[in-house]
Amino acid sequence: MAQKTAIFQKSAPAAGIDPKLARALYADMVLIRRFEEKAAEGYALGKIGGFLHLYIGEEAVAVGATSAMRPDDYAIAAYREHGHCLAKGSDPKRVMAELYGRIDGLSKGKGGSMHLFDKSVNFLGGHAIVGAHLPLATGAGFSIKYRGGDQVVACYFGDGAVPEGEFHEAMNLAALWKLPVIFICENNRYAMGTSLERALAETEIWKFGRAYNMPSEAVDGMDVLAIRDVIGQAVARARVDGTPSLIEARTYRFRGHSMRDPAGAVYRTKEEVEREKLRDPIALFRDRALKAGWLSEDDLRSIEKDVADRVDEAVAFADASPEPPIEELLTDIFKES
Ligand SMILES: Cc1ncc(C[n+]2csc(CCOP(=O)(O)OP(=O)(O)O)c2C)c(N)n1
Ligand SMILES: [Mg+2]
Repeated sequence: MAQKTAIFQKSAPAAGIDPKLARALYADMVLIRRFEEKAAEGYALGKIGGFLHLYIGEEAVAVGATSAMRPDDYAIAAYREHGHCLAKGSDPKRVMAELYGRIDGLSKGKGGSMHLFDKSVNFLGGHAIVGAHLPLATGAGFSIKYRGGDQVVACYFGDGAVPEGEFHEAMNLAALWKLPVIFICENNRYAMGTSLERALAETEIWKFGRAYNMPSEAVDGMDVLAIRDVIGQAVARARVDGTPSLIEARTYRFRGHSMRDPAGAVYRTKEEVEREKLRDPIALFRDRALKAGWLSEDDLRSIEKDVADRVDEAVAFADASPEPPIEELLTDIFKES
């Protein structure tokens, strides 16, 4: 079984990248970045309440992985999930309306930032309890196998889930029963303010795949093409015979853990943050696409303008959407019929 690490590869293979794909990858990453910046503004203005965890800096992971999958494949994520939901193809207007707690939101405004769900794009949520969605991903994999389908499940989670029992239980069963789940650990080196070294006896997270006899590797989480490549191989394995994989995407969040910790300055140095920002995944791909001739400066400008318009439209839509009426309190809850 493949047990290797791809983290040291210089840059991802460019085979099969054409202007159309480059445009989509760039547009999706910029959409997530602008969306998140507007969400931060909405939070500061008091339009968004509760928790808000931004994905800024980590965009390449969701975008690269989603680009290697089919629209009917599933994705499931933790609470930092706006990016995964948007990458999957959810309407930014409805995602923003959910953050605003409005009736036109994906969860009718009753879930908020951490509870986005969208059946229309096979996005299985936003889950606030660390590690709790990993067994759900395994269950979704079981359901695919039981129904005889060839879809796969992308399960995104943070390094903070790795020391938890659910990570190990979910990986063990997925390997034992050959369930088509791709466990994608977004290793941003911190779980809130706790660094990896303070939480894990083994900090090379990809190595945990060995214990469960599944292919596993680490990948540069700032390189959208490297992620696309590694996830593409995992998807191919999963489609053939249900082989699951563990992929450790090494990334970094440029903002704090949540809007209550805006800069994350207490537990990491300014120098560290500035150094990591030099590897901004959007800037890296922008340079690569220009050099390779996949996109021109004009293309980039027009994509950015387009995205900015879509995000403005999403904010206006969210602002205009009403709050859920009081009767909604009693809908979408489990009850005996
Ligand atoms: C079971 C559980 N324990 C504790 C918490 C509190 N908590 C919320 S986020 C978080 C850190 C998780 O970090 P990580 O998984 O690395 O994800 P990241 O925020 O870095 O994306 C913790 C401990 C929780 N939500 N659930
Ligand atoms: Mg983390």
